[in-house]
Amino acid sequence: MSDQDEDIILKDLDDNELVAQMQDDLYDGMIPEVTEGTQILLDRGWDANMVLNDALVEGMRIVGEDFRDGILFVPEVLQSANAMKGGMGLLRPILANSSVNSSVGTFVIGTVKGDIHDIGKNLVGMMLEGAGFEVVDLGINTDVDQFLHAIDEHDPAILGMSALLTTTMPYMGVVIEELDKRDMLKDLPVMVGGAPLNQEFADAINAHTYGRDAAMSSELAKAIVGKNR
Ligand code: B1M
Repeated sequence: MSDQDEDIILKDLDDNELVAQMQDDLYDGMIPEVTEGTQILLDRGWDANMVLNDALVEGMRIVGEDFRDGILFVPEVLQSANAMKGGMGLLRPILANSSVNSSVGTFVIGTVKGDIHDIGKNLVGMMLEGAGFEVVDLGINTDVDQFLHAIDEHDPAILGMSALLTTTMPYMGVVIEELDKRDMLKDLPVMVGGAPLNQEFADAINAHTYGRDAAMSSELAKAIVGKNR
């Protein structure tokens, strides 16, 4: 099927059919189609958060299930991740510009050492920008020295860490311990998040806050900054 044909078909679908098709296209790692579907929904007046959650995040959830069950493998999942990023590229300016305030504070964020998952972290960063934070994104595979260096350089209001693997989430505790040793924790709230985490884990490693998802995390971040003012 040519791009042109796919183009016409996507535009002809009703909203429910289009969302289902976008989830299929995300599964198949079809970057232009997912990007185009995102644009069509936005053009039809869909809220950016709805596009994100109903089409992209839900599509990635399905990918995750088949990855877990050995039906999809790393190269395919990587393609799906890239397709998701295509859609997110269109949503980013909308989500990041939804705030009326200028900077409410700096939020340093990174995916911890040993972990290269960055889609969730990027989403959290976008929502924080939308909430008025200046976001310093340290990227993936971030070790304790990189976090410390960034804190020194940017004097953030909040430090955020993301982990998607059960094997990398304990590293968040390593970073927090190091901050504690340097007596930095009392002035620097730490937010942790990522699919395998929960409140119990966050409490166990002495994190200030657990962010369950991107929307909740930006609400929590605003509340923390409000309280510390
Ligand atoms: Co990976 N992977 N992966 N993977 N991958 C998972 C996490 C896994 C659950 C899949 C599965 O088995 N079902 C599994 C982990 C199992 C475990 O730890 N028990 C897994 C595995 C095993 C692996 C490898 C080890 C596979 C291998 O090589 N054999 C490998 C590890 C590489 C490494 O990191 N060292 C690997 C590699 C990859 C890809 C590179 C192929 C790709 C990542 C691409 C990328 O990120 N650029 C990938 C992907 C895409 C996934 C799944 C399918 C999707 C993750 C995702 O993007 N979700 C994932 C399965 C799943 O989670 N369902 C899986 C969508 C995203 C929006 O959600 O990231 O949860 P999430 O973020 C949410 C919240 O968690 C929260 O807000 C976000 C938005 O609402 N949040 C925060 C996240 N960070 C936050 C920080 C906060 C606050 C909230 O405050 C600071």
